Order: sequence, then structure tokens, then C-alpha cells
Amino acid sequence: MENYNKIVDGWFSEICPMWPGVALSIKIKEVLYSKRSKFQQIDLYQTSNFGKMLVLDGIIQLTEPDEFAYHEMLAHVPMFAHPNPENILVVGGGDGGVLREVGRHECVKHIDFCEIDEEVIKVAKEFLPDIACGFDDPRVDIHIGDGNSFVHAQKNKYDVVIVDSSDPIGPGENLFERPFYEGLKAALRPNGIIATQGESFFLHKDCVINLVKITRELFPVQAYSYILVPTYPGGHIGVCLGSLGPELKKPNRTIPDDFQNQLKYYNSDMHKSSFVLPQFTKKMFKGI
Ligand code: SPM
Repeated sequence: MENYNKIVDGWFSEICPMWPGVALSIKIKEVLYSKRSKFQQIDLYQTSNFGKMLVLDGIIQLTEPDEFAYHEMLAHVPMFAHPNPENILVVGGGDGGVLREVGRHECVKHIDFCEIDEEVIKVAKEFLPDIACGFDDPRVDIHIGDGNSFVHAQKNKYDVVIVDSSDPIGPGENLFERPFYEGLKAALRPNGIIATQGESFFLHKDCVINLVKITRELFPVQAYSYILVPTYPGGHIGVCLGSLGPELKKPNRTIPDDFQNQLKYYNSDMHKSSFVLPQFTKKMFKGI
């Protein structure tokens, strides 16, 4: 992409080909890290007013003040929808944010984590320790490699699989295609649940329709939710979920008080309300 690392008058602009003609700009104080890995351009900025910000191939992945919304919801909606999640797989999310959230669940016995780009993990550990703390969990096994290949090698193994991918341009492309979802389904144990980064129903309609169609065809229970995240384009991002049994649209376990007290976004009401969709989206999903 031609706009990598392009800061004009102190402002970084996310100019995403998936959202032509519109940019999201954030004022930058300092470039803390900027290098091309084997897979992508990795930039870590100190912004003027919004903490540190991780950018991959010119696309904002997280900022410190609002990452909790995305990571809590992507993790806790599927985790609390499952009656007893013990064995978990996290694909992508090299910053460690989803791992941090999954690790809060005491019932979890083991977490496989697969990330294609080891450099993202290193950058997160150096610059984003409050997010990368998820890697300190002794239940986590790190696998560096392609998520699609890893998933296809796993059968009947996981209670919950969470896919924290970047956009479907670049290394994450195959994580938005049907064969990957077939692999996810085969990797699940009975009653298993998947949750994947589901882009925006305002901005990426074709991509969202495709995800919903694939998951509806493959899973007996399917749903789409969304999260408010100010620093993603449109201020929100979707999550596409599929389940082999449990209902998705409400927590199926009690959220203990001490667990709830650690969180800033997720709660039982947010779980349920995140599935309430605007009318145009209901129409978009009808009959597909
Ligand atoms: N753990 C944070 C990783 C973030 N993964 C999702 C990033 C999505 C960014 N794009 C949003 C839509 C813009 N085209």
C-alpha cells in the first residue's frame, strides 16, 4: 500500500482501500517503531492524545485507550456463551489483547495461540506491556505460522476459537474464506463456538455478507454482533459467530463479581445488546 507510514503535518491517516475516499486521522507525537517484517509494515506510534497506537500495513490495529472494548467483546462473548470452555485457540492478535482476556477465565485449561508474524509479538511485548501481558499466562502455547494451516491440522480439539485477524488484504486474507471456516468447524469439540473479526456492516458490506453466509451454511447456530471502537473506521467493528450448540446471544454462565469488576466494556447487557442490529443490516442478512 502506498500510504504506509505517511504522516502529513503530524497527522497519521488510515487510508483503507476497503473504504475508498474517506480517512481516519490521528495526531502523532513520536514514531516509536517502524520496520517491515517478512509479512507486513509494522508501525508503533505515540499519539498526541490517544496513547500508543499499533498500525499494520497502514491500518490501525489498536490504540491504548479503546483496545479494551474490542478485546473484551471479541473474547468474552464467545467465552461466556460457552457453558465450560477449557481448551481455547486464538488465531492472530499478535499484540496479546485477546489472550489477556481469555486468560481471565479460570475454567480455561489450555490456550493455543497461532500468529503468523513473530515481530508483532516482539513489538507488543516491548511497547504495549499492559496488552501483551497475555503472553505471560503459563496456559498459553505459542505457535508461529499461518493460521489457516494451523487450524486445518487440528480436529475435534477446541471449545472456543477466536480469530483476531487484520483486514482481508495482506497476510490475513485467507482467514475470510470458506475453507478456513470449514477448518474452524472441524477443529471444534461438540458444543464448540467460533468468533471472528467481522469488519463493518456500514463500510464492508460484501465482506460481512460473505462471512455471514459462510457461517450460516456451516453452523447450526449463527449470529453477528458489533462493538463500539472509536479508532476503527466508522467507530465500530463486527464479530461473526458460529456455534455447534450453545445459544450465542446471551451469557450461558454467571459472570462472577470479581471477574466483572476487572472489565470496562463487557457485561451481560452488552453481550445481549451487541446482537441487536440496525434495520438495514437485518435486511442485508435476510435470506442469504
Ligand atoms: N488485537 C487487535 C488486532 C486488531 N484486529 C482487527 C483490526 C481490524 C482493523 N480494520 C478495521 C476495518 C478497517 N478496514
